[in-house]
Parts: sequence; structure tokens; C-alpha cells
Amino acid sequence: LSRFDWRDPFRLDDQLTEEERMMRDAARAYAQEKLQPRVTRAYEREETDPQIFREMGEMGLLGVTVPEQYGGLGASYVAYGLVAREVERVDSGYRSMMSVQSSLVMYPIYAYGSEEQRMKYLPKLASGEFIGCFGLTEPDAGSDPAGMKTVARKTASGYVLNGSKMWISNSPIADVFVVWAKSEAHGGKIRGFVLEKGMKGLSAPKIEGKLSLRASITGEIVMSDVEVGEDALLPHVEGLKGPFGCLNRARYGISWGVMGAAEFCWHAALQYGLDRKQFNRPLAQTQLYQKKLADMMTEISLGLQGSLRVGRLLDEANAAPEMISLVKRNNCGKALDIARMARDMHGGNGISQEFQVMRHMVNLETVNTYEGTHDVHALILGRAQTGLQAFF
Ligand code: TGC
Ligand code: FAD
Repeated sequence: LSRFDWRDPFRLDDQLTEEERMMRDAARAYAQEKLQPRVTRAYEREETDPQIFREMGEMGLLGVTVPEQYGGLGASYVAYGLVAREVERVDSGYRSMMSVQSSLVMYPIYAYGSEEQRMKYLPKLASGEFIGCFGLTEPDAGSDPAGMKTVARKTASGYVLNGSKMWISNSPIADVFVVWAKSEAHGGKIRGFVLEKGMKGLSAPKIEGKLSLRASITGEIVMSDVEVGEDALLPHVEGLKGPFGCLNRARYGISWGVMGAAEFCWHAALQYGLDRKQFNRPLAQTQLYQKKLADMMTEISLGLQGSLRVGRLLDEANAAPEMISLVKRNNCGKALDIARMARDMHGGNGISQEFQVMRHMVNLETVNTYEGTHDVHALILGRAQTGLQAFF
């Protein structure tokens, strides 16, 4: 029989290519050296530093899977997942900033945009000079985006957009807005539009008072007679499969990211249990404490293997959306359980910002909700088995 490394039980490391390991190591170095030292203060003050996008751009962490000719790295979806895991090991909000830019802004412009749109936006989004946001959710259309009210009306030279989007990551500091609207000229079908900061009638007020994901700014997008040219329309997609095509990639990245947050909590709980003595022995020497550590190790190892499998299938263009729902739902739910457990295992210290586990815990509440709630993904998986639609 062979060696066992408790940090990497199924030897995930051996299943990666040299290039993927290098990307992982570069992302880890950046996240630990540049993000970790500022996260506690940023979280406490609810501050998002736009400079982080530039730093991530310089490190090549934005649009990892986008081809090099547009400023990306042309790397694998597995590499993208590994980056998400390293960034979210520090904070889900930082991963959110990275994954919105990569999967929800760069991907649709690359996959559905014209060559002019690609050349205009992608290199600057890859470098972090431009910050992007993605507007799908509305005040009255969250889990059911088909119920959106935002409309695009045809004009002689383009479109005029009216409506509002809610809970939009990055929007108050965004330069580029990928917005989804029902287009009257296309029979009321959902179409994507690329808007730019400063357009008349476009505003993005910040949502104040978040108790979760405080290092990542969130806002609305308000469109009041925003006039755009024909060149703002994403020409190559129509219907809900447009935004869902982006969400597939972002949800997949989240499945890796939350495992990074969970690993942080697991390692912190282990170290705390070794250091802290009660009843004349380390907490880690009690059966209950060890059972919790065993559960954490098990769920994280299984979750990472699931994401790796889906990533390999995505790289072969052979992944189904239901596979992504499975890993997004499972890994978010398990990460949240692990963070709650780690918070408990730290006793009173667990509620202090210094120990960081409670910040991860409250962040994961959001991650379990956005990009399709835990229950919405259950309904997607239920429908896949039964053939029965249970949404309505
Ligand atoms: P349904 O009838 O199932 O499908 C309508 C059309 O869409 C297509 N489709 C997909 N295409 C590609 N990938 C997928 N995953 C797809 N899911 C559906 C489908 O084939 C169909 O196409 P067509 O051509 O036949 O018309 O649609 P429904 O209206 O019944 O949808 C139900 C449901 C619940 C599955 C769906 O609406 C859903 O997933 N709701 C959750 C909404 C959501 O995830 N919102 C996310 C907003 S963005 C965000 O949260 C960003 S946070 C980012 C961060 O900060 O990190
Ligand atoms: P609802 O849809 O109202 O759901 C409320 C509850 O009802 C949930 O528990 C849900 O599971 C349940 N539910 C809903 N439908 C059913 C059903 N049919 N059967 C059983 N239960 C059901 N959106 C964007 O477009 N872009 C972004 O960048 C973005 N960033 C976000 C950042 C943050 C910090 C947050 C909190 C959200 C963000 N979102 C974004 C929005 C997010 O995707 C939505 O919050 C999410 O899709 C859920 O929608 P909702 O909040 O309207 O909840």
C-alpha cells in the first residue's frame, strides 16, 4: 500500500497537468500575498478596491479560458477552477469579482459577440482596465429569469432599453454592462446587450448594508431610456440559453471556489484543535472533534473530484448542465456546512474576524443562493430524473 497525504487524500495534484499546477501555484501566491493581508479590513469596511481587477489582470487570472488573441490565456476549465479555488480560499467576494469578469462578461462577449465587440472589450477586460458586470436578476425575477421586465425597443439606429436589475456584482464600479432584455424586435425573445458606463439614462446605485460578501461591491442597474446602437446587441445568441450558457461556466467555477473556502475552514479548525487544550488535552484529541475533521476531509475530497471530472468534460465540450447543477449545489451546501462546523469548533473565538471562519460562513450563504439557489438546482436534478417540471 502507498502513502496517504491528509491534505490531498485522492492526490488531486497527480491528476493535473504541469500547466494547471503552475496556474494553481501562481494564483495561490497572488491570493495569499496580495489578497489575504487586506481582506479583513476590506470586509469590515465594506470596501472593494478596483485595483484588484488590475492586479488579477496582470497575473493572468481574468478570462483564463479565453483565447490568447483576445487577451486570455487559452487555458483549460480545470485551470479556471483551480484559480477560483485559490482566490476563494481567501474570500468568496474576491472570487466573485474574478468569476463575473471571466465567465459572465468575457465569455458572452467572446461566445456571442461580433469580432468588433471582441476586439473592443476583451483585451481591456482581461487586463482589468475595464471592470464588467452581468445583469440578469431583477427585483421581481430571481429564480425565474424568464419573468424579467426589462425591454429593448427598436429604434431607427438601434435600441432603447428600459428596466432595472437587482443584486448585480461589480455594477457600481463597472465600465461594461452585459444586460439581458426582452427584445420587441425579436418577438419578445431575450437578447444580450453590451452597455457602457456614462450612457445617458444608465445608473448603478450601490446596495448598502450587506452582511455577506462585503468585500465585493453589489448594486442595481437602472436603465431609463438608454439608447444604444445596433452594435450593442450580442448578435449570436437568442433566448434564455444565452445567459445560461454563461451561468454554466460560472456555476462550475463556483463549485471549485467554495471548496477553497471550505479547505480554509477545515485547516483552521484542525490547527485550532491541535493548539487549544481543554480538560488537559488538545480539542483535536476528542472523538467528536476528529469525527468533524473526518467529515470535512471526506466532503472536500469528494467535492473536488466531482468538479475535476466536470471540468475535464467541459474541456472536451462534453459536459451537461445537470452535471454542473450537481456540483454547484453539492459543493456550496457542503462548504456552508463545513464553515458552520469550523465556526463552532473555534468556540467563542469563532465569531471573531481574526479567525476568519465566520466571514467564510456568512459569505457562503450568498454563494449557496446566487447562480441558482440550492433548491433550484435540486429542482433541475429532480426534473432530470423524473421528467416532471416542479418549478410551477
Ligand atoms: P427552461 O425551460 O428550463 O429553459 C429555457 C431555455 O434555456 C435553456 N437552458 C439552458 N441552456 C444552457 N444551459 C443551461 N444550464 C440551461 N438551462 C436552460 C433551455 O434549453 C431552454 O432553451 P430553448 O432554446 O429550448 O428555449 O427554463 P425555465 O424558465 O423553466 O428555467 C427554470 C430554471 C429554474 C432552471 C432557471 O430559470 C434557473 O436556473 N434559475 C436560476 C436563476 C439563476 O441562476 N440566476 C443567476 C443570476 S446571475 C448570478 O447570480 C451571478 S452571481 C455571480 C457572482 O457574483 O459570482
Ligand atoms: P427567489 O427566487 O425569490 O427565491 C427565494 C427562495 O424561494 C429561495 O429559497 C428559493 O430557492 C425559493 N424558490 C424559488 N422558486 C422556487 C420554486 N419554484 N420552488 C421551490 N422553491 C423556490 N444576479 C445577477 O444577475 N448578476 C449578478 O452579478 C448577481 N450577483 C449577486 C450577488 C449577491 C451578493 C447576491 C445576493 C445575489 C446576486 N445575484 C446576481 C442574484 C442571484 O442570482 C439571485 O439572488 C438568485 O438567483 C435568487 O433569486 P432571488 O433572490 O430573487 O430569490
